[in-house]
Amino acid sequence: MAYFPEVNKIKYEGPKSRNPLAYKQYNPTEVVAGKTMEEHLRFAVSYWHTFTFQGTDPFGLATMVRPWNSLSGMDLAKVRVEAAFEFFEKLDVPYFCFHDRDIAPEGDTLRETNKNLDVIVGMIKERMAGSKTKLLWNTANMFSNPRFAHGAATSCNADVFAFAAAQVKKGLEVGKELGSQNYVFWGGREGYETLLNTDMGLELDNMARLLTLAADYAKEIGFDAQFLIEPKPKEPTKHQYDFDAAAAIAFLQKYGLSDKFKLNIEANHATLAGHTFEHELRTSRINGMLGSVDANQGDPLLGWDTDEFPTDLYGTSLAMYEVLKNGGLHRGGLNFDAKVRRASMRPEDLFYGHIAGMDSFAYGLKVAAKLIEDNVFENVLAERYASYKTGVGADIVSGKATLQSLEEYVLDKPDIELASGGQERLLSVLNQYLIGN
Ligand code: XUL
Ligand code: CO
Repeated sequence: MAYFPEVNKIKYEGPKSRNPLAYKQYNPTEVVAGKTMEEHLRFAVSYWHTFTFQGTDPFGLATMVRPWNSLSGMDLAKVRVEAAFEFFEKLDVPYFCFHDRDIAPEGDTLRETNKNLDVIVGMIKERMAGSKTKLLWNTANMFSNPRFAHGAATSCNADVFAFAAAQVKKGLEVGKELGSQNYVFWGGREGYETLLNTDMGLELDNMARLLTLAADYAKEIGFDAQFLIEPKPKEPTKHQYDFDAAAAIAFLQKYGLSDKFKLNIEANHATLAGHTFEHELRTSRINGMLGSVDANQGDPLLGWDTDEFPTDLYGTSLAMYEVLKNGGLHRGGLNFDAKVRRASMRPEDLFYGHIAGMDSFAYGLKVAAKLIEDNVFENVLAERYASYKTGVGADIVSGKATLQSLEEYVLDKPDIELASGGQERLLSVLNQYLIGN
């Protein structure tokens, strides 16, 4: 049975096509900067926004028109797997991602929940065997259930820590079973609402304890996925410990976890932290910590996580610039942690959202590759920082300079002449690349 009978396989038709159900920029086999687009972009569909999300918001009920709306429990979970693989095939995406609770319902006990999970994981494994779509990452949902109201690893209640640990253990086993490339930790409730009742030191130590236990267990069972932390500053908690890339890196370094983990950078989380997407990617990249990307965008007028499909070509171009400078995403990918708007309730909208996102990142890839091929920013940097190549600058960089030698150098020096930063000129140049010449 087809769950999306109104949509055929999405094909590349080129920029002149007016067919809304075709790729205009994403041509999976086209080679850009030495690799195919499919290899560069490594797109993933997120299970939660695409198959689980029903259109609820804090003010209203479900709106989504879905072929599985009349089902519930395990029947619903099974149909979603069938629909998911039809969707992956029609979009021709290489990866997908899920939380444990997206794919199977909870039972009364963890034992029952795990049983449900095993049934669906078995089904997914079967479907994966006949499909090109692989698992980019899985994760544990340790934020929806009321037991996580005070946090998971950072809960004040040790039983909750134990529950979270058991859930992660199962998640790692599931990841191994399905050959997941990565395993993600997004600390949905790992933060606080008020410091008045919070032992921040203990909570941070406990968060690191769970991550350490997870890394040890993955090694023990031979699950060699890349572990990823996904920073986010707030929502649902007022303050989340993995606030941004810099905070997450400092945390991992403090607890000796930086060689086991990298970061999964999400565009909308960057803007919530008061950063640009490219700032978070750059911070991760220069620290050797860029692992994967949750590709979406926020609304500049709204201060929350709207998880929209990415269509801002400036954003995708500057993001792909960081990805290319990183030598690619390696085991990571571009996961659409993005949902259609609540009023975009027709099943076709799921395709339009993904097509828009994939075309936008494909365009960004082409722009970024051309910028790098022409050494646009590399030349700017070489000129701007040229003073560190010779003389006193070279002495500073090599460590030869001392405070005395630097003082001697400037004591009788007349005014220093500065060059322009040239930002406006650079923005014009960037525009030229974005519009194609
Ligand atoms: C929440 C978010 C999550 C993570 C996975 O803002 O981004 O969906 O990507 O738990
Ligand atoms: Co995310």
